[in-house]
Amino acid sequence: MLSQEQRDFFDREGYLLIPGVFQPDEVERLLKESRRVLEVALKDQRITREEYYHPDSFKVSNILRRSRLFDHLIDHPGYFGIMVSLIGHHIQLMGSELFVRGSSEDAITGFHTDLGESLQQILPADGNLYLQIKAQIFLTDLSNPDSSNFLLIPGSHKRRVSAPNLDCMIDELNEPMRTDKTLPRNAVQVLARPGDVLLFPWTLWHAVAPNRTRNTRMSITLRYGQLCLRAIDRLEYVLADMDRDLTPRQRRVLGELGPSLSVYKPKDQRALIDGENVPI
Ligand SMILES: O=C(O)CCC(=O)C(=O)O
Repeated sequence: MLSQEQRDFFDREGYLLIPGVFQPDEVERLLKESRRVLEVALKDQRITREEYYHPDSFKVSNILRRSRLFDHLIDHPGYFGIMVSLIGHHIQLMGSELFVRGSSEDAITGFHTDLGESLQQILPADGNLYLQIKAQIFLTDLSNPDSSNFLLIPGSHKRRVSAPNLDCMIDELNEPMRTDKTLPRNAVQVLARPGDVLLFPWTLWHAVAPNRTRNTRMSITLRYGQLCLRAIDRLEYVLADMDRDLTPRQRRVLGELGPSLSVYKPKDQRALIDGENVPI
């Protein structure tokens, strides 16, 4: 599922853009449902504005719990096999988010890593499996720079942060960016079209570029990681929803371990993740 060229690029640069995973009609359906989820979350005041976000930008967390129409994203063939190649068969889904990025002259977020202060200090090593990788599904057009593109520093996923901190911020990049109002010279704005999917590991230094268009960016992020890590979403509510038609593999990826109850030795893990119809 993952070519050697893609593997080498991901290991070296710390990201991989998979073009055209979703066709236009599917993007349209996802966008429509995302807008509905957003409307409900705004009404219920369940949106998250991180301290370091621009005011017109926010996120909705736990979106799998808020809609059944995202269930097929759990193990979508356009990226799930690649995730398994990079994380291994002991994979779980840890969280799901909807990002909304409005107009902004300045960068929308500062550079940061994911998963907290400790994990900021545990770097991927050559030949190892990855601890956590996010898949970001772009639903709106980001094919030009300065449209709230995902911003990254290539190769930074293997670089030590000089001052690890609670918010996982990269002070050595954010301070000059705040003062000079310019992006770091080696930063890359990912140019993506609706339906493209971006993969990146937890230690990649990443941010969000300015949005000098009038269009609001919307994207969905799914966070995958090793089964022994703690999930961020409350996925037990998704598993308990009897109206969902989840496959055994989807149930396992959402954290249903079956009788073994062990995150270290889950029964039939390889067969389930490979898509065999094994009962849990
Ligand atoms: O692309 C975005 O809008 C933000 C992504 C991000 O910062 C993250 O997933 O941690």
